[in-house]
Amino acid sequence: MPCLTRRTLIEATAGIAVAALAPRIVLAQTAPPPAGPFRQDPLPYAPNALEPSIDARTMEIHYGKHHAAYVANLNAVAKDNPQIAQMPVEQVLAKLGELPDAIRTNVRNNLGGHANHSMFWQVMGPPGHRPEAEVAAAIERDLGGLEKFQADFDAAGLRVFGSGWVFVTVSRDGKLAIETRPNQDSPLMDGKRALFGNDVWEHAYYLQYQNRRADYLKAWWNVVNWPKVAERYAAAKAGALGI
Ligand code: MN3
Repeated sequence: MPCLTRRTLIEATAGIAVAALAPRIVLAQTAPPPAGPFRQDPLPYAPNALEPSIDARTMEIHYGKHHAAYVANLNAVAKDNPQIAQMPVEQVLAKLGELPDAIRTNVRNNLGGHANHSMFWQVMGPPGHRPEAEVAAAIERDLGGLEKFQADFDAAGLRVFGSGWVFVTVSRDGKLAIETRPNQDSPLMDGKRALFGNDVWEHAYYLQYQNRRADYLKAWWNVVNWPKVAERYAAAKAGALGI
């Protein structure tokens, strides 16, 4: 039988009262030290920085639980399969066929998830940007201009059945294309590069948007970090873009 003295009861009750009264503090999130070679980069802004387009709670769970779980799973696999951490992520994903059967699906899902989310946090940020000149010109040339491109990207994201991603891929000569992938698959698995992309798994939007994926896709454009996209575009053309 639990032994609750009057004093511990008062202390416990006081603790609950203090916790209830404390303001909700939103801090930039830093991942705990990893138990293996894979780690999450810190989220480059506070979880509430993308509001009202993406709410802080979604960001906290998405970064701190979903992405963290992919990384924890990878570190578990890496204990007995250190080779998955001995090449850059994009190279491992481009050579999944060379992995042992026993770990291939696990690495596909979790390393794909790690790569996709690492890209995703980077290409978002507080609102207030427009596509920079070179990227805007490429969108005009390859995707019919910003308005048509955004409509086509959102339509492609809406057509992903179940969980997956919608990406803009970029070739070495700077050509852009809209491509979707199921689950945590990535264009990196086909030796391609993702300029940026949007996560259309329900975990990315369900708390705020419930079933309204179209509304989420539309609102997401407010938080695209176009200066970062421009950096990634330059890196892709220099052959230096990784995940
Ligand atoms: Mn996700």
